[in-house]
Amino acid sequence: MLELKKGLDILAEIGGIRALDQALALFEHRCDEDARAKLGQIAHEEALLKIANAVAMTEPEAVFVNTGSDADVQRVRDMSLEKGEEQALPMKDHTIHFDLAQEQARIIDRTFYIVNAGEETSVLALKIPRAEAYEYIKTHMKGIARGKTLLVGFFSRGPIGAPAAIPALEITTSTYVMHSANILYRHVYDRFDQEAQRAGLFYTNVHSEGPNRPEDLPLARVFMDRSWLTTFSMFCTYAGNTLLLKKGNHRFAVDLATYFQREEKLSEHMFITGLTGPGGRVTYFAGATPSGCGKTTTAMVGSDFIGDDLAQLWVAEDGTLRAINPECGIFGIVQDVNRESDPYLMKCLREEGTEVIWSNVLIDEHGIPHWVGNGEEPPQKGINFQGQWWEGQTDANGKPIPLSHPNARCTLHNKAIANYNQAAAEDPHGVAIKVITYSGRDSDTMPPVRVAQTPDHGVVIGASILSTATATEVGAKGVRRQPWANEPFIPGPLADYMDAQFVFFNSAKLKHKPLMAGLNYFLTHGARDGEGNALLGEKRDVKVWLGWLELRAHGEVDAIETPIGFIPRYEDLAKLFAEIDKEYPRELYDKQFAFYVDNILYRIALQEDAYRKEENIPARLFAVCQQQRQGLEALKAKYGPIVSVKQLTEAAEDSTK
Ligand code: SPV
Ligand code: MN
Repeated sequence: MLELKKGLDILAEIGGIRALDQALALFEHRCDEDARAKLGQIAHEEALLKIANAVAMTEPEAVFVNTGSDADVQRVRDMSLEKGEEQALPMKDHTIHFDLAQEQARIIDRTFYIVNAGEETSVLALKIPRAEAYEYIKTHMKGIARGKTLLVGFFSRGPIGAPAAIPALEITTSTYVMHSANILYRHVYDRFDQEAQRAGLFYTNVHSEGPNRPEDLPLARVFMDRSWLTTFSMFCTYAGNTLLLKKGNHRFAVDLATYFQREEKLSEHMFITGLTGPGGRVTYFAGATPSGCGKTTTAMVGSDFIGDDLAQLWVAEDGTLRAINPECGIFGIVQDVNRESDPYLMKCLREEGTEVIWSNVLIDEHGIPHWVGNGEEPPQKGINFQGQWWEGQTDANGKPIPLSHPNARCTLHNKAIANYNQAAAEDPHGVAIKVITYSGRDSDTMPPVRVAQTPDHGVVIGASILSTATATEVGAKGVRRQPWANEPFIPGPLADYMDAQFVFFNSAKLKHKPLMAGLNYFLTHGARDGEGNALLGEKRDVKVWLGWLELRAHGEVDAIETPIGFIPRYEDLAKLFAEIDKEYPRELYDKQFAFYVDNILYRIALQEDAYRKEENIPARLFAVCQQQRQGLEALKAKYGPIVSVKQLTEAAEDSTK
C-alpha cells in the first residue's frame, strides 16, 4: 500500500531548506528582484520550500519565475532561441528543437519509481530503493544548474477549479521544457495557493538537461518519488523524459486514483473527443490507445475535440461520468499526419497563425519542416535528428535512415485546432463521457468494434490491450501487453489498478454507465484469408466505428451478442459508411467480423497466463475469461474454427429462444 510523505524527503534532504525563513534567505541570496517579487506573491509554504530546495540543490546562476504573463511567456521563448535549445524557422512562431539522436523517446530502461521498503510496483516497471535514489540524485543533481538559469513555472493539470485538476510546479533549466509547458498546460500562478489548498496537494518536477552531451546519456535518469509527489529528471531533453508535468504527474495521478480515491476517480491514458450524432447531439468519448497507435488521429475525428493524450475521470453528483483533459495542447506524433486524414492539424502546421515547436523532424534548406507520411514531395536533403541527412543515407548497419524520426513531434496549443471545443474543454464540470474505447495494434484477432456486455467485461477489454512496439520508447521490441494503454504509467501492481477499475465501473454511484468498447483498426488481409500486411480498413473508417458506438450509446442500433461482446449489424454500418461516401461491401464486413476462434482463444489464454503470474489479480478477470472461453468453445464445436457473422447471429438467436 502506498503512503504519502513516507520516508526521506529527498529534495529537502539535499536542498537542506526546512523552514520558510531559510527559504526566504536563500531567495534573497540567489534571486534577483524580479524573481523575488514574483515569489513574494506565493504564500503556500510547502510550495516555497520545494522551490527553495530545488534552487539550493541545483545551484543555478539565476532564477526566472514564469508567471504565465504574456511578457514571461515571450521571455521563455526568447531565452530558448538565445540559448540554442530551439531555432526559429521562417514560418512565424515556429521553432525547431532536436533531442540527441540516442534520446528520441522515453528512456524506459532509465526510468524508475522510488520506493520505500516493502512497497510494490508494477512488474512491468523499474524501481529503486529510496536510499539509492537519494545517493544518485545527490551525486548528479547537486550543482547541476551551475552557470544556468533555473526556470520555475506554476501550472494546473486541468481547468482551474475542476474536481480532478491538480496544480504542479515545473522547475527546469531547460527553456525548451518550459516553452513546451507554456503551450501544453494552463498557468495557475495567480491562484496557485487557492488551488493547492482546494486540491489538498500539488506535484513538483525538477529537471536539468546538464551539459546535454551523448556521453552523459547513460547517466540520464527519470525518477518518480511516489511518496513525495516529486519527479527528478537529469541529463536528458526529450519531453517524455523531462516535461514531467505530463507523464510523470500522470503516474502520480494514477496512484492517487488507485489508492486514495477508489470509486471516485480514474486517471487514464485516453483522448477525449465529442462526436456529433443525429439531431446535432454531441456524445463524448474517452479512448485508450497505446503510444504511437493513432490516439491523436482518433481524437481528431470528433466534431468536439477536447484532448489527445490524458483524461482525468470522475463520477459527478448526478451519477454521470465526467472527464477533463489535464492538458490544453498536443505533443503529437507527426509521422503520417497529412491533408487527407488530419486536415485540421495540417492547417495548423502548414499555415501561419499557430505557435508550433517542432521536434526531430527534417528541416530543409529553406527552413521548412518535413516528415514521413505527410503526403508531400520530400526533399532530398536537410538536417534531421541525427544531423545532416540525404536521401539514401544509411546507418552503420546499412539500414536506410528515415527523413524524420518516427517519434518526431509537434507541440501546439489546442485552441489552434479548428474542431477544438475550448468552452467544453475549459469547463471545470468536465464533459459527460458516454463511451469508453480501448484499442491496440492487433493484426489478426479482434474485430474492428465490439461492446462489452457488462462493466466487468469492459474492464477485461482494457486489461487485454496488446500492441506491437512503437517508436515512443527507446529500445522497445516485439508485441507488448499494454493494459489500458496505461501500463507504462501505472506505478503500483497491476492487480491494484485492475481492482480499482472493477470498483469504479461497477460502482452504484456511477448511475449512468458508459458503454465500454474494444476497437481495432489493424486487421490485415493476410489474417483474413487474403494476402499481405495491408489493412482491411483505413483511417477514415474510424468515423464509422465511433459513429456506430454513438448510436449504440443512445440505444438506437441493435447488435449481435457474442461471447466477447456485441458486434454491429451490416445494415447499420453500411448506412454510416454511406455518410462518409464510402462503399462498404458485405464481403468486407464478413471478413472483418468473422471470428477466428482459435486466435481469440489463444489471446484469452495469453492474458490469463500473464495475469496468473501476478499476485492478487481480481478473480473477476478470470471469471470473465472463463465465460468467454466457454462461449467460444461452444461456437467452435458447432461451426468449426472460423465462425461467420451469419453463424454468430444464428447462435445469438438460439441462445435467446
Ligand atoms: C506517449 O509516448 O504516450 C506520449 C509522449 O504521449 S510522452 O509520454 O510525453 O513521451
Ligand atoms: Mn501518450
